[in-house]
Amino acid sequence: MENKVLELRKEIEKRLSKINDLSELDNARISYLGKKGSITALLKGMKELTAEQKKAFGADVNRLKSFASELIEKKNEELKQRQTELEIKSMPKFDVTSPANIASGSYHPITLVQRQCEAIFKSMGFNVEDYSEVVTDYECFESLNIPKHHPARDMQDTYYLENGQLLKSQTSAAQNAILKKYGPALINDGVPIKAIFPGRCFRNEATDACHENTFFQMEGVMVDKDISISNLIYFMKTMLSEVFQRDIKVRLRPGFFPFVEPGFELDISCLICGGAGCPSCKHSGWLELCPCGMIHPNVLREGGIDPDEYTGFAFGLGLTRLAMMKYGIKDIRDLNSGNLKSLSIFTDDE
Ligand code: FA5
Repeated sequence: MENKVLELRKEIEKRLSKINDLSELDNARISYLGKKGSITALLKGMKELTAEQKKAFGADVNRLKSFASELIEKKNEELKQRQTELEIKSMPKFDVTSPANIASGSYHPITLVQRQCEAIFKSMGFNVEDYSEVVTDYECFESLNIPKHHPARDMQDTYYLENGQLLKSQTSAAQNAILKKYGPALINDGVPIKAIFPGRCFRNEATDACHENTFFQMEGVMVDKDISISNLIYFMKTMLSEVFQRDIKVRLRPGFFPFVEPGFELDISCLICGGAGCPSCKHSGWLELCPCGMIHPNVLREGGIDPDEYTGFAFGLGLTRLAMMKYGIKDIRDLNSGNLKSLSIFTDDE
């Protein structure tokens, strides 16, 4: 019996030394240590032995069992380690210390134009204000001389929240708050109100090459004693010549907005087609860019300013359209497409 233990020990050593994969090792484990395995079978043959022999043989078999278990465990670790090394070797090589090859980003064309306009107006003494995108009906319409059921609301259908608030359809929605904020300094200290407020606007409308449902405007207001249309035209001209750095053909025509009187549409000759007509300008050769006018007395009054003493102008520059003209972007929808590759074409050098 003793010989059988020794033979089996040698067999186990020999077989395990040749094993090269984990499934083979598992088969070997079952064949030695499993319920029907050879080590278990040795114990079954002990019936014929004396009590003394059984004790000694039992101890030998238990030692063999521990030996086989340890050897199998060692082999298991060895094979797993080898497998991990092979996996690491087959992975693509990279140097963790080398600098990342990531293309640097570029500013969105609208951001660039917005910053440029802010810089221009700041240099002329205007404050830059921010305003929320969710506003009340009062801010967006009623304070602007557009009462409920006024037909002017049809032009600016927007998105309403369940609580009655809305996504602002025009940056003019901040006018009332701006007049109230800067009004006291004007009235008490004679400091003119000069502010611009860029912002995102929303309208529920069909999109085309020059209309988006989400776009940017930049509103501007100036209020003081004796402000006239000449002041308005001066600031508009300065802004356009600074943005484009060349002469741009513009036209001023009457326009109706309930919050200005008189009101104008300021169009620029389409820079995509040079005025010949194309989808970007709805084939008219002109692009509506910056409606403006003299602030209506009702709006001044609603903002706490006496219209008999003060006058002012307001304008609502279409920033998104300005970016189209400046960078030669034919379709406004490209600007919201999120396509970094095509957007960076316009602004890579900035
Ligand atoms: C207004 O929104 C007025 N609040 C502007 C204003 C301010 C007038 C102060 C007088 C005084 P209008 O709806 O025309 O006006 O829009 C102004 C500009 O925003 C347009 O000339 C155009 O450049 C831009 N715009 C309007 N709708 C869209 C649109 N769907 N997609 C892209 N740009 C638009």
